[in-house]
Amino acid sequence: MKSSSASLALYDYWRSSAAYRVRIGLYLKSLTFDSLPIDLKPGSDEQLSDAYRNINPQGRVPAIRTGQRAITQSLAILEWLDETHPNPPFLPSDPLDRADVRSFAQLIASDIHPLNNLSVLGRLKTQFNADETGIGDWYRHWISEGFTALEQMLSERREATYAFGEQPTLADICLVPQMYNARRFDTDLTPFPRLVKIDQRAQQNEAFSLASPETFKAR
Ligand SMILES: N[C@@H](CCC(=O)N[C@@H](CS)C(=O)NCC(=O)O)C(=O)O
Repeated sequence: MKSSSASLALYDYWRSSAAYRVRIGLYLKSLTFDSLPIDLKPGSDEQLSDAYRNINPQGRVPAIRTGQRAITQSLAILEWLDETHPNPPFLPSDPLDRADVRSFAQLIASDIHPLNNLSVLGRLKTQFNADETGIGDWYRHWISEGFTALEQMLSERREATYAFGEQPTLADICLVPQMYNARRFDTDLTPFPRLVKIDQRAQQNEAFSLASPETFKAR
């Protein structure tokens, strides 16, 4: 595992959507950071090494080293970033709007993403003999179910550049990586035109494009 001299070091994997969220957050806040790759590829499994478990006992990415200590869980990291670097804010000022943004973000981070995580997909194979077709169906099922709810949540709101207005929030930070995952697994996105438009508009923002797996991998 590489070491870092920067005050912020992200334990990262180019294709991890949870790490992708944090990269977007760091770029939105214009913070410099070192990326310390943890190879999640089956067979490599660096996330499960003793050295990495000393940083994140759960054996998952991301984690961020802050100079004092490491923080785990993408949403906890993003909240910490927002508290320590308030501009631009990741949440709107109105408490009800803040609750809506959190609700949208948590639907992705707590309800869609964990069901499609690498270790869950691996368990489907080893415990239930799921094949690639079954795994793909499983993956798309949870995305489509969650996206249906997100699309409906947004359809009740006035259309804007981002999910919740003219500035990116935690909602967009979680949505864009989840859209990447959806495309990677060939999910039909035609029922979700609003989500597709938000994703397209967010890609115009450099913080989102710099953080994208393909850009990041090529650096
Ligand atoms: N809830 C965690 C999820 C972290 C997570 O599941 N990360 C995935 C990559 S996106 C991972 O490290 N998977 C490795 C594994 O399952 O062994 C967060 O938001 O940070």
